[in-house]
Amino acid sequence: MTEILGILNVTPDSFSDGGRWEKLDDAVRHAARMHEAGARWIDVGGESTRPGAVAIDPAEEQARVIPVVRALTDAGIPVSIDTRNAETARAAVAAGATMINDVSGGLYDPHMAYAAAESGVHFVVMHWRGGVDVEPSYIDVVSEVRTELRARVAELVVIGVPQEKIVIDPGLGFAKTAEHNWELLRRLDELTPLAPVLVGASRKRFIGRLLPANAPLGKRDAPTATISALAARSGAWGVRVHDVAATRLALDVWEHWESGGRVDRS
Ligand code: PMM
Repeated sequence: MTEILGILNVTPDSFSDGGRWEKLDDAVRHAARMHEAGARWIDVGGESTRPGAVAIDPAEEQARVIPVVRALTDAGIPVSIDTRNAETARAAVAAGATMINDVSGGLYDPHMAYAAAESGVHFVVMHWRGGVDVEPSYIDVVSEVRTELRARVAELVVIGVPQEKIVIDPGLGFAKTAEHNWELLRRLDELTPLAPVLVGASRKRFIGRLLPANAPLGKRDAPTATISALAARSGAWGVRVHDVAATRLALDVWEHWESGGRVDRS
């Protein structure tokens, strides 16, 4: 079964849901709804990675995310922490997070790989060439992403991150054009032999390009759910999405399709 990570951005400036979940109660309620709708983890992030966003101080980041991580853990909801900062990852794991999701794959903060190794929790290693503002330049995006992720995973294993805890992610939209994103999705099966693959397409700009100009962000949820089903078909381990219910339905369609309706939920 394909895993779902439900996105909970507790940032004032994140591009799609920024500012909505700043109040702790609201954040917990929204996370509980995503969990009930089928999210295996709630991916809590306190730093926006949108184009032009400025890096925040890890102390400010922790002030945003740690109370949320603690509240969700207390409510029995599994938490993934979306951070590039080792200190924040450590604090989140101490507060109950069972997954670290680092968009830099441990390259931004040299202490991150050690934090992941010491914590022993799942570690999402996203392909990263310095963030969304970096000019994309590839000859063959899929083989370059594959080669760079393979090298990164090998380095992390040497540092002590358990191989079986590593999840890789092609990093859609991070130093990638829309064409690069689609090519990575088209050839996703070239990444799946390396490690379990997480896909983060939800509401991204390249999906917006399928819609009329100025369409509201929520209109990107149906094409996102379609991508989730097709990613599952290509062997993805999981998807990171805003609209968990729509994605759960799309994945249900794929699972029924695959099994001829004999889906075993036991
Ligand atoms: N994208 C964003 C943030 N975190 N993490 C992973 N693993 N993969 C992604 O593609 C990814 C991520 C940016 O999108 P957001 O503002 O919706 O969180």
